[in-house]
Amino acid sequence: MKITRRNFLYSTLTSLIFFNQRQVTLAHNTSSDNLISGNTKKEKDALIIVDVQNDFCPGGTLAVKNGDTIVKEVNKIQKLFRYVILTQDWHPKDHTSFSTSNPDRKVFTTKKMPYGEQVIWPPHCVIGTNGAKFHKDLKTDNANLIIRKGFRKNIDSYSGFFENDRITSTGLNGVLKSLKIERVFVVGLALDFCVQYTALDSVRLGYKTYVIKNATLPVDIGDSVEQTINNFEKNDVKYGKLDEFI
Ligand code: VGL
Ligand code: ZN
Repeated sequence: MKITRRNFLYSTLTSLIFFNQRQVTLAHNTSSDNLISGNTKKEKDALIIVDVQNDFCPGGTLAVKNGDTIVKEVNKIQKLFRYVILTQDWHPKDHTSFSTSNPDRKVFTTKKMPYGEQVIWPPHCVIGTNGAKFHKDLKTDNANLIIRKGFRKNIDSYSGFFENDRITSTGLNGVLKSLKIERVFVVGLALDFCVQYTALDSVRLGYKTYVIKNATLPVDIGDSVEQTINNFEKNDVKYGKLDEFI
């Protein structure tokens, strides 16, 4: 394009207009909700709230001790994030991991599956039941996305990213990639299973990954908690309070 006086004026004017719009947007964001590490970082952060469901809370079939006590903290933390993703354990009633599908085995023992060792669980989070619903006090209105997992009868799914064969995707990575997320924060139930697997997959997929200590609790079977903490250390998953990270 030949640079004429008119072209020059036109392009200067349009860029000024865009510049001003950008200014306005930035000013608006920084004043209203610059709550975590400055505005640009917040746009690259996602919070994953793992399995805060009735069956993992007191009174549920696979209750985490005091599991319901994290809900208040989880709700508080949610307010700091633009991108909030809930995961929901979601099993058919004849799921292969259930003790009812393995009458000759005891709960919390393991069996070999083509994809590896599988813990035998009491039936929990059965599709359509009250146990599968989110805890009544969990705020769900601000969630961008709900990922359901474990709905294939013959394969369990702990992680929010992949089922237990580590290959079958839930779709979550695709969403985070297209949102250009760089940091993933994980909270919820249970620390030593679904939270751990979600965090380990997250770090493996290249996200800086943080598990927020006071917003998660474990099922605690054998040395599952110790192993979880070791795995976090070995794989560079940060484990601490939110204010240590932001
Ligand atoms: C979970 C065991 C079986 C969890 C889900 O959410 O941690 N644990 N299914
Ligand atoms: Zn499950």
